[in-house]
Amino acid sequence: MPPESSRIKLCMKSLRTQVGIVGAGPAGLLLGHLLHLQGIDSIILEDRSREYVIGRVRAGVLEQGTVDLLVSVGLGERLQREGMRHGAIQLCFRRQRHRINFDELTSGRSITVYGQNELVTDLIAARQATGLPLYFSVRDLRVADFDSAPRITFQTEDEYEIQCDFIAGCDGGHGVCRPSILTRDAGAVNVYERQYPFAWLGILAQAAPSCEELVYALHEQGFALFSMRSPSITRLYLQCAPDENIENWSDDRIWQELTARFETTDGWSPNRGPVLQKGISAMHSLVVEPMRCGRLFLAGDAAHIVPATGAKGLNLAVADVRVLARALAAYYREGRKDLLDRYSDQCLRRVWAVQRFSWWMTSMLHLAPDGVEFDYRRQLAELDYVTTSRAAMTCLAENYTGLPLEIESP
Ligand code: FAS
Ligand code: PHB
Repeated sequence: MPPESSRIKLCMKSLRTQVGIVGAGPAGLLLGHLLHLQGIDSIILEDRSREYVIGRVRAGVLEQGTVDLLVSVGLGERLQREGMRHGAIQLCFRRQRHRINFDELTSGRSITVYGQNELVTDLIAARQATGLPLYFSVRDLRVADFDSAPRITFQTEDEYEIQCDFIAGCDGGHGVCRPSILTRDAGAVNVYERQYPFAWLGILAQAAPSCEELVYALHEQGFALFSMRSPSITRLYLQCAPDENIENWSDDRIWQELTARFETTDGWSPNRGPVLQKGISAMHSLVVEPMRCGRLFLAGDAAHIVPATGAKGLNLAVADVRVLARALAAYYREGRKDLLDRYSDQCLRRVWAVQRFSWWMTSMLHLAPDGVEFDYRRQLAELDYVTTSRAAMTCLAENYTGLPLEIESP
């Protein structure tokens, strides 16, 4: 049997591009688009089918900066038509809701509620309109030689090898790019992690949202979040045990628990309706430093994970690829390497600022499983402060609508 390398070469199809992008989530697809606008070639590889990627229910909140970027690169048409602009969120505790008015506190900054799967649908359509390569359902994808002459091998009906100048690891929290760096040189990166002792049970319900703003609730039975996807679809989450089994949660039990946790003195509660989708997602913080190894650049969930309480995961992925696209454009246009060399430090400043905010929101709004009464009363006092102090409200509003994009370049 001929040695491994020569046998593969025999039947492998060779492709060449400037940037090989692993993962067709928001990070990979948006990076492909930004590079295309700069005349830079890329190939995007995704191991799931197109239907799976588009059907995946994840984030739903876009920061001001994310919306501004998407609009500025020609991806805002449907977002501006169907997205729901929110100028505030509400915090609910002791059975009362309190508004955090972004419009007033941040002179007009806001968030837009627009399902991640809708954004991914727009990004895939934009990619296909360019005619640039986007492979779905690839198998056995591997990255190699990313410190000198990056290569990506993968299989579809055929076997392929891509030679490229750079690899963008946009393959999320369970991809191959981060582990490939750790395998090649565990000392090359540091991984900082925190697990939270709870998870989120999330549902999509065919029910008109009964409130025009998101409601974050702390209740003696745990956290709950009221969100939405459209004028007819409500998105709801409740705190559950990290090892919870979704089979234990009938739709009735979920509605009972949600109604209890959202009980308010003004009688508001979420509308009920058929549950279209339900699932449990872990609460986890993770940061990889540096976000680069040679010519392999990590972006999005491949480099960092935040608990969803701050609604930051998707927005952080967008912020990363904005910095990476600019650095790659400077490299190809002017031969500059300085922005590539600063990529990791630039992004990590935002990553840690967002980690801090997401940890703070998570700690303030979730019941600690050990149920120490002192902590619950301290959380109520914190919520009381955050909803009465203008300084505290402004701090929350500034972080929630999105820290200024300039934070990356001190
Ligand atoms: P993604 O995970 O979106 O995309 C990575 C892509 O790479 C995927 O399509 C994956 O299939 C592909 N891939 C993986 N391995 C591969 C391989 N070997 N070869 C090729 N392709 C590969 N954020 C919020 O703000 N609010 C939320 O409510 C929220 N809910 C979430 C629920 C869940 C279950 C998860 C996992 C995340 C959630 N997030 C939420 C965070 C989420 O929005 C992420 O931050 C966002 O998807 C990050 O985008 P990407 O970095 O592009 O990663
Ligand atoms: C959502 O709408 O899915 C959502 C909103 C706010 C969060 C997390 C998720 O903090």
